[in-house]
Amino acid sequence: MHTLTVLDIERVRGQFPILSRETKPGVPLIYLDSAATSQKPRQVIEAMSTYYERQNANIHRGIHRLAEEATESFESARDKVTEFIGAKSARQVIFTRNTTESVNLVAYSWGRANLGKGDLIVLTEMEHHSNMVPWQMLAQERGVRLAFVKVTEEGLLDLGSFHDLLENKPQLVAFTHMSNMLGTINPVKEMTRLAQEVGAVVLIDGAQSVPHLPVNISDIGADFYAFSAHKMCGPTGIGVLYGREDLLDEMPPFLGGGDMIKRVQLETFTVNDLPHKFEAGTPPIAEAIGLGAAIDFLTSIGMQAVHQHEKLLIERMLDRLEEVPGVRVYGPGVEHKGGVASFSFEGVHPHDVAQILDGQGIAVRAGHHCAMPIHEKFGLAATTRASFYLYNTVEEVDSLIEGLYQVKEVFG
Ligand code: C6P
Repeated sequence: MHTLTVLDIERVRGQFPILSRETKPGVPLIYLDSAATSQKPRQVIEAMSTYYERQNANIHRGIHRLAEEATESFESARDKVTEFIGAKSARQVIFTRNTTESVNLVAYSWGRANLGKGDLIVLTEMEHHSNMVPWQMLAQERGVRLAFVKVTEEGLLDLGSFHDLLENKPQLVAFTHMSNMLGTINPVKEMTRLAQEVGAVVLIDGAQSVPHLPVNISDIGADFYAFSAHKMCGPTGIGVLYGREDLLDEMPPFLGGGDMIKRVQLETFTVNDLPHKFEAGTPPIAEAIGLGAAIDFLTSIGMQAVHQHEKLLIERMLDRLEEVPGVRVYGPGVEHKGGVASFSFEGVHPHDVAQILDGQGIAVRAGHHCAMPIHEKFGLAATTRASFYLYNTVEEVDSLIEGLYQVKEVFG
C-alpha cells in the first residue's frame, strides 16, 4: 500500500481526525475536495483550543499577562507566515479574512487611489471570481478598462496574448498562480517580470498555490500576493495579503476603527504603522494561531514533498480517467498541472456524478467552482472536480475511478 509516494502517508493521515470517520456505516470518507477547503490536522485544532483554554484575551491592547501572551502568539504566527512565503519583513504580511478580502483590499485601497478613467487592468480568462469581480466593480465605478489574457484549448495561458496586452501598458496585471478549475500552474515569475517591465503593478492570486507548492514571494517578485489559511490545513476566517512595503506605505487605509490608528481626535486620526494600518478591529486571533500551527505542520513535511505527492496522484488520475468512456478532462497535462482535475461526463450532469460518488463516501465538487468565465470558454455550465492534498492516496484515486464506472452503470 502507498509504496510510490515520497510521504509517510499513514502517518500524515493519522494526524487528520476527520479522515477516520465514515460518511455512513461502513463507508469511509474519501475527501477529494481540498481545493474548496482542506482538512485540518490535530495540531491546528489543538493550537486553537489551547489559545481559548489558556490565553484567550484581546491583543495589542491589554498589559495583563493573558493579553501579552495572546499578542505574542498572534505576532509569532505572522512571523511564521513571513518565513513560509519568503517575505522580507513581517510588515508586509497583512491578516485579512481570506483571499477574496485580500484582493478587495488592494482594489479598494490601491485601486481607488491609483486608477482612473482610461487606465487598464489586465486579468486572465481563468481567474476565480475573487480576482475578477473586485476589478469589475472598480472598472464600473471609475471607467477603468479590463482586458483578458486568453486561455488555450489545452488550458494554458496564451503568452502571445499576454505579450500583446502588455504593449498597451496596463497599470495593473492580476493573475492566478494556479487555476482552481484547470489546475494550470502559471509561469508567474516570468509573467511578473514582463508586466513590471512595462510599469505594471502585479497582483497574484495564490489561493491554490501556497497550500500546494513551494512559494517564495521575494523570488517571484510580485507586488501583491493573496491567499487563504483554510486551504492550507489552517482554519477558515483568516487570509493573507502580502504587499510591497513602499506600496503598502503609500496606500490609504481600507477599513477604519481600532488598532489601525495611532491617534484619534474628534475630527481626525493618524494611521498606524504597517501591518496594523490594514487590520482594523479585533482580528481573528485564534485563527492566526491556527494558521501558524498549519505552517509548522506543512514545514515539517516539506512543500516540495507535498507537491511531489500531489503530482503522483494527478498523474494516476489523468491516466485512469482516459480509460473511462465519455469522460473529458479540462486543463493541461501533468507537467503544468497541480492536483486538480475538472471533468465532464457525457450525458450526465456534474451534480448527478457528485451525488452518486457521495453515496460511496467520495466527496468531490460539482458546479462552476466560482470560475464561470473559464467554464463558458469551454462551453460548459459546470464540471465535476476532484482535488487532492497531502493526505490523499493512490487507492482513493482508484476508488474514484471505480465510482465513475458506477455512474456509467446508473446512467447507461
Ligand atoms: N476557491 C474552490 O472550490 P476564499 O474563498 O477567499 O478563501 O478563496 C477564493 C479563491 C480565490 N482564488 C482561487 C484560485 C480560488 O480557488 C479561491 C477559492 C474554492 O475552488 C472556493 S470557490
